[in-house]
Amino acid sequence: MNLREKHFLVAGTGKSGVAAACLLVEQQINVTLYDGNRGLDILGFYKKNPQLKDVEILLGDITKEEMARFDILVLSPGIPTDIPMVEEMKSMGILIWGEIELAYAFSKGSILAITGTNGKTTTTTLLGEIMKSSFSDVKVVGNIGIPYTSVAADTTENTVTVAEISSFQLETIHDFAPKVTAILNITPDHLNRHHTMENYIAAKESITKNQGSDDLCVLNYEDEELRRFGENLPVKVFYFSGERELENGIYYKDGKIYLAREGNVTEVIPVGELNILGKHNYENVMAAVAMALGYGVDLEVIVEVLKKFQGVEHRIEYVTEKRGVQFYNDSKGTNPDAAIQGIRAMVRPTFLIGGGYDKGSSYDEWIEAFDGKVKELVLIGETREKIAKTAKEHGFSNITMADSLEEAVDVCFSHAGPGDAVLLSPACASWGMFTDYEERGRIFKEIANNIKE
Ligand code: UMA
Repeated sequence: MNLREKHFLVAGTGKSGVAAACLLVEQQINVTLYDGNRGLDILGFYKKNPQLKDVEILLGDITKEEMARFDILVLSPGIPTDIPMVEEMKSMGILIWGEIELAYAFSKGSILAITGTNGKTTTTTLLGEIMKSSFSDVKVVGNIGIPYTSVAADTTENTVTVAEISSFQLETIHDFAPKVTAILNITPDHLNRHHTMENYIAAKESITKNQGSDDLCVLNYEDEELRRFGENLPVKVFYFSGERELENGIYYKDGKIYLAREGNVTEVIPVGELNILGKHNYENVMAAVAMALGYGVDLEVIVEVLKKFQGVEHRIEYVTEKRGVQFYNDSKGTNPDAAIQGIRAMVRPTFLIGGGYDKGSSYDEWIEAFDGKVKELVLIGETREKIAKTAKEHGFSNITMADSLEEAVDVCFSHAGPGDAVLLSPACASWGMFTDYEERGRIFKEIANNIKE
């Protein structure tokens, strides 16, 4: 297909849409932007993105005649694939691509791609560090916050691209073919978007759909769905396990990570030498190690990087201590499963701040994970009533409602004493109160750091 002759409509004027449109402009390909938000400040947008000043922007509902002008619709990940405009364009024979597919069409070199409900960002960051220690041209992109399209045109045959890919992004791939993939885990998330767990699982598993028999897929042996999925995959499969010894795989046992290959067992690292806490993080480490080994990096080089790796911002991140109360930012705990890991990692009695945007999650398991460790639950956002109801059903009633994150921190700090912890781990997305989990985490850190003792 000669992309230069196509007319693209890029939907979404956030990070992804801007990067996709810039790539097309740089390639001198015909592009129009679209946003569902009728109130978008177009002049402000052009001021902020001067490189797109000549790109036409369509807003709100567009007619069939307008749709017919385009050959390819590029969707930002936040735009559902089943909204009427997308359905209509699909029925007109217009190709529906995601921003990842567009980037792939322009990229060279090898791709290592990571998906899963939780742990993607930590694994991607760590794998990126490992790759940088062995290769001179490494790009770390994707859901992590750096659109793949922003680097795709700079890649060469020698580039190694490490990509964090969300289920939203996987819904719109076609030819995207990573050499090495990992699916870390699959637990319920984003069900308001994918509607059923089956759809969500299918989106995640599609990361392997264009891999060949020489390519590698790393899977979590302790996730029953993924274990089964690996048994029938026509690619090389390598499992990791946080629970048991594997004959062929990488696993955690008695405080150490081991590698078993072709009958040989090698100690990789005692977890005491890592700077990141919790079994879930050992799983992320195992996945990154397996991917790097599969791509040919030496174990000694990998281990040196593991010893230096400091973890990721907003993921169970220590912030400060005020009057003996420690503050932890786990703003990346955007679903109950991720937030359970946040609570598990706490070693102090905890004042927990939760709540936010409703993604259709159930909060039962999260509340059960409180396990006597959570002293008080302070709730914010549109999910607060739903969470409070679930908590009470589980016999947890020390709940306070707050109207802002600032008020929530205030409540926690005034009730907490020396030796306690305040943890922001909302189990919900940030939308509605913040632009994204990063802004939520940054504001939390600012509030905590500015507390007068
Ligand atoms: N929009 C429409 N119609 C809609 C919905 C949205 O026109 O029906 C428009 C909005 O008005 C807005 C734009 O789309 O102008 C926003 O697009 P977007 O939501 O895709 O946001 P981006 O800023 O482009 O960021 C996206 C990812 N966002 C989502 O998947 C929701 C970012 O992941 C990603 O880092 C970025 O691309 C770079 O590739 C964030 C995320 O929350 C971190 N991801 C989810 C998660 O991790 O759980 C999947």
